[in-house]
This record gives sequence, C-alpha cells and structure tokens, in this order.
Amino acid sequence: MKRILSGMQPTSQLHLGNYLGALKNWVAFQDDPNAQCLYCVVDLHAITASYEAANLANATREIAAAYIAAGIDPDKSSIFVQSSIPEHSQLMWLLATMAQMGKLERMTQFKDKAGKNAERAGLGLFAYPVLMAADILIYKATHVPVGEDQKQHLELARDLASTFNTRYGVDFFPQPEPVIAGVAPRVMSLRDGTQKMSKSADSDMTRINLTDTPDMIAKKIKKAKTDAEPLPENLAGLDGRPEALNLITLYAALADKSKEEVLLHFAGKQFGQFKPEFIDLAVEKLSPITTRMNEFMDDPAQIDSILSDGSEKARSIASEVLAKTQEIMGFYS
Ligand code: AQP
Repeated sequence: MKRILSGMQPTSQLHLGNYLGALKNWVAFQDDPNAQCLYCVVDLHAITASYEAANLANATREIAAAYIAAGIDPDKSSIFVQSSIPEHSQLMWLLATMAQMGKLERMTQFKDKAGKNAERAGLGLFAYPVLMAADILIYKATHVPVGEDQKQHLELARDLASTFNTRYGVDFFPQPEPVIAGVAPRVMSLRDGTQKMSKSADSDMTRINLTDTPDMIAKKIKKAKTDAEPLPENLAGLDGRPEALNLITLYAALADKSKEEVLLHFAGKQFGQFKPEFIDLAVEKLSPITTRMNEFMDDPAQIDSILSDGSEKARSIASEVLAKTQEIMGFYS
C-alpha cells in the first residue's frame, strides 16, 4: 500500500508551476486503488517568511479551495491543515536532534530565500526541511509528489528516516520516494526562462495564478518573453532558448501532450501564431478551476468542514506514529 503525502504553503495564490509541477499529479494518485492520499496546507511553513497574520486563515482556506477545485476529492483523499495536527511539530523536534547543520547549510532553497541576509534569517527558515521531513514521516508516507525544486528537501527526509532507523536499530520509517512527474516538473518564469516561476517573485507578470481571469491570462501570455526565431520541429532546436522551451512545456502539460507532439504542430510558426492558441488552451484549462475555487471561497463553512474531516483522519495516523516514535526513543510514558 502506498501512502502519498504532499502540501503547499498558503503564502499567496497558487500559480501554474504549483499546479503543473505538483497539484495536477496529486489528482492522478487518487485513482490508484493501492494508494492512500493525504494533502495538507502547510501553514507552519508559510510563517517562515514574512506574512500577514490577518490573512493567514483565509489564505489557508484558499489553498484548500484550490486543491478541491483542481480535482482533489475529499471522499478519496484527506485534505487538512498542517497546524491542526500538532504531531508535525512534535516529530520535527525529535528529528531536529538528528539533522546535521552541515546538511541544512547546503539547502539551496535556504540560500535562495535567505539571500545575503543569512545571519538574520529565522531558525524556522533554516529548519524548514526538517519540518518538511516531519510532515512526511509522521504519516510514514512512501511517496511524495513534488516539483523538481523540492528534490533536495526530500533527500533530507530520506536521510533522516535512515538515520533514525540506524540509530535506534529499527526498520520503522520508510524511505519516502519523491515523485517528480508530468511534462512540467519545473515551470519557469514568463519573463525569464532561467528563473523558477514563484509566488514570491516581485512581478505578477512572471506567473499565471490560478485566480487570474481570462483577460489576465491573455495579457500575461501576450507579454511573455520569447525570441525572434520560429519554433523548431524538434526539442534539439530549443537548446539555448529557455523561454521558448518553457512555453512549449507549458502548452504540452496543459494539453496532456508530449513536447515533441506540440513542436510538430507548431514547427516553423512564429510566436505570434503560437500565443493565441496557447491563450485559448490556458483559459480553457484554468478557468473552470478558478470558477470552482471562487464558488468554494463563497462557502467557507464547507471548506472548514472538509478540513475538519481530513484532519481527523490524518491525526489518527499521526498520533499513532508519534507515540511509537517516542517509545522507540525511550521516552517516559
Ligand atoms: N515553478 C515551479 N515548477 C514546478 N513545481 C513548482 N512548485 C513550486 N514552484 C514550482 C511545486 O509546488 C509545490 C508547492 O510549493 P510551495 O507552495 O510549498 O512552495 P514553493 O515550492 O516555495 O513554491 P513557490 O511558488 O516557489 O513559492 P515561494 O515563492 O513562496 O517560494 C511544491 O511541490 C513545489 O515543488
């Protein structure tokens, strides 16, 4: 039996990178009869960056609404909020005693987010991957669908699982496998094909948000950076053309096609011909999600009820795993 766990931060609205790199793949897992799916909104991670306390609860509901609108079915998967399960933080502390500073210092996300201010960065930002390991191990998750940017964090979770097992001479935590799936595991900025599409990038024109209207989607795609060459007939022709590669990748992922198929369709055409078709496709695929999200956001009581049910199911697993972890570690009970 596979146990699937993943989450997203309620830092701001989800974008196409979150959707194509992770969320779209989560939906597919639900139909695997051998998989139990747990999807959380990781609010404890969100507070590692500056945030508005007055917006956090609503942003948390909005991410839950995006999950459901994108196809996560509360009857098939448990949807819950990380902070409603205190066992995440409790296991984090236990794992923190085994996490090596040297390994944490090598985490590229910490380096990127702390930037030149590493000395002033919070301990929470530094320890983020340990909390992420706890999020996964508290459910003994076997598979973690994420975008490519999270691979290094997953390696730390695997490392901590084996450190624990070796130190205590047990075979308790499984090695969680990253599942980096789909055509677009790393979606790039619309304005710079060498930078990851990110919620925290300053310009909103760099990303397509799941809350964008069709007009906004069209505007962002029209303004997306391209180059002067026509589209090639094969992938080799996209070498050294990061923006063109990104747009073809996005088209392929949204159309459920391979990049090769997309190139065969557009070979020899200019971006002026490509972009209108891309706009139509993006609007066709994303608008229904936006509409459903808005409907859910109009009914917060329904979201709260789904989150409460999901939390109950998740907590029954987490409390058992934490109790067993504490027993293995020799705690008084
Ligand atoms: N550009 C991306 N391409 C593919 N996958 C991506 N993910 C994020 N950006 C891309 C995947 O989305 C999931 C949830 O991400 P998160 O909300 O936990 O935070 P993040 O990875 O830090 O996302 P952002 O947009 O980059 O947020 P900020 O700007 O706040 O740091 C993860 O599975 C991630 O891989």
